[in-house]
Amino acid sequence: MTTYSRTTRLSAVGAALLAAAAGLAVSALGAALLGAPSPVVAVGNRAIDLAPGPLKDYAVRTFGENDKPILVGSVLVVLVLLAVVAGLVALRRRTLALVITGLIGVVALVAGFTDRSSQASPVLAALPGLLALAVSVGSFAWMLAALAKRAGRSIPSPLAPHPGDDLRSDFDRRNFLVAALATGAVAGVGGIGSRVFASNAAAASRADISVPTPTSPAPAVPAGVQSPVAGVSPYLTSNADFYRVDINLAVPNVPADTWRLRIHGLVDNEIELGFSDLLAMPLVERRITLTCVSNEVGGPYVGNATWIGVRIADLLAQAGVQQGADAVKSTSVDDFTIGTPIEALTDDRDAILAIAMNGEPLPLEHGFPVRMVVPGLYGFVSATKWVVDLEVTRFEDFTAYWTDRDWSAEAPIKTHSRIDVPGSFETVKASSAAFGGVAWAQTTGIAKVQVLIDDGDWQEAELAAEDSLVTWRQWSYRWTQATPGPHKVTIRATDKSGYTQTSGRVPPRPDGATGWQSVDFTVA
Ligand SMILES: Nc1nc2c(c(=O)[nH]1)N[C@H]1C(S)=C(S)[C@@H](COP(=O)(O)O)O[C@H]1N2
Ligand SMILES: [Mo]
Repeated sequence: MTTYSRTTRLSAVGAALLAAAAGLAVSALGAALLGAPSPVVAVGNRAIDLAPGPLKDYAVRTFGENDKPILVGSVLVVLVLLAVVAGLVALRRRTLALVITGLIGVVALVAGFTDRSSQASPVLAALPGLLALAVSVGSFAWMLAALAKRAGRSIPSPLAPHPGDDLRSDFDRRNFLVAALATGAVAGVGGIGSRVFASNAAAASRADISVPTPTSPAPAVPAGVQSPVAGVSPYLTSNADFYRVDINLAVPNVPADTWRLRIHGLVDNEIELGFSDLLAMPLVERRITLTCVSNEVGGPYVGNATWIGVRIADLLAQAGVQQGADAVKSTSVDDFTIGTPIEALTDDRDAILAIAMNGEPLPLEHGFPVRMVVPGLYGFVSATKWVVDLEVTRFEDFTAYWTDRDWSAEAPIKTHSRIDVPGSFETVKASSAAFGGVAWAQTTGIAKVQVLIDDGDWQEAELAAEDSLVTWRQWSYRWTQATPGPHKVTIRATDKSGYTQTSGRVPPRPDGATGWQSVDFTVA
């Protein structure tokens, strides 16, 4: 068996990595030019879709928020590992190495073809994967050919009598360098080009929109809605701080002028409208507290914002809902679906198709140009972002994205309270010991918040002013008899129906967590 010098073996691995980088960069450039998802994003999206068992629960919580870079990173790590494997086997089994490289390209191609996260057609969305395949296999084959030229031949040349010369001449260095440099140049051009052309038509479209004056403005925010305790969440959550939960690795790119909404199904008149049609309808402005079902007790997935939009009830009245319909199946541009009871969309809670959030056009990641906002229902059964289709139907006739993954079809938000201050294991001064936070029971309203310090008795906290029944309500409690040492504070809310939060911990799946939140802290 022939042996290969270290240089040759390292060169083969380097060639595989270089080929992968070139494939990645060129396909990213192709994706940017075509308005298609890049293969890394498409593969990541498939990973989210196919995530098995407990990963599903994890995915809804984390891929929505700030862990998207982790998923992208994982895809890249797997790519690097496969490239290293291809490089290691390349000298003895060149075909196998090229097949591994090609299969990576095929996975990218299939992931692109099945991706709905952009408006590119399946064939167009598959092209970046095809580019990745062609560039990586082509450049790898070229470099391997140069490596193989003399590699493996035990050079019995009288002209190379020294072992050191063996290393040098054990492959066609010149040709290899040419191939490697060319591949590196392709990778560089692709990488820079993909940055330059990564235009986002939706961002440009958003910058062009000015938020119209609502026909029915929200009443002024009442005085005293903010808890006086320093460190409690701002009463209104800024767009930058608003939690984000969705299955989308890359934010869907939907310019307002290409946006169309279809309303169909069990209706008398099908409706199709564009963004300007929506703006021409009566616009209501409402403050509404949005909550995610995957929020754990005391968790961060809740926010309160001012929204402007068209009442969904108005649209459904125009369409004429037929007898027997009890649900609306809404679909976003990437085919993600949500089922919502018709009743919640047509009663007086003012469910809206929102176009603005806190005085700005919807941020891209919060559903630009149009999303649903429904008071009182968890986001996964109501708050469809990038919405493009409303089908009036019956719950028994369809399932939606999360109901297919063992979450409930109907999920009203559960009465909940949260301690913002003190933070976990914080040390506070006895003179200024105070607790504060938020509580919510959308459409019912908060009646009472109580705190329990250590093993004492429940004490009534002070409620901040109430804005409306569909917004959260803040609370505060000054602990005047604070004693130095470690302590625990526990919280519970009672809503206006008389229901008091129960102590037993229930996990988020299938229809929302319950339980009391406690915080351990120390008085100095
Ligand atoms: N298109 C789309 N809409 C979606 C989702 C999604 O994954 N895709 N997630 C839903 C969930 S689970 C929640 S809690 C809310 C979150 O909205 P936000 O990200 O604007 O806070 O959006 C909902 N709308
Ligand atoms: Mo959610």
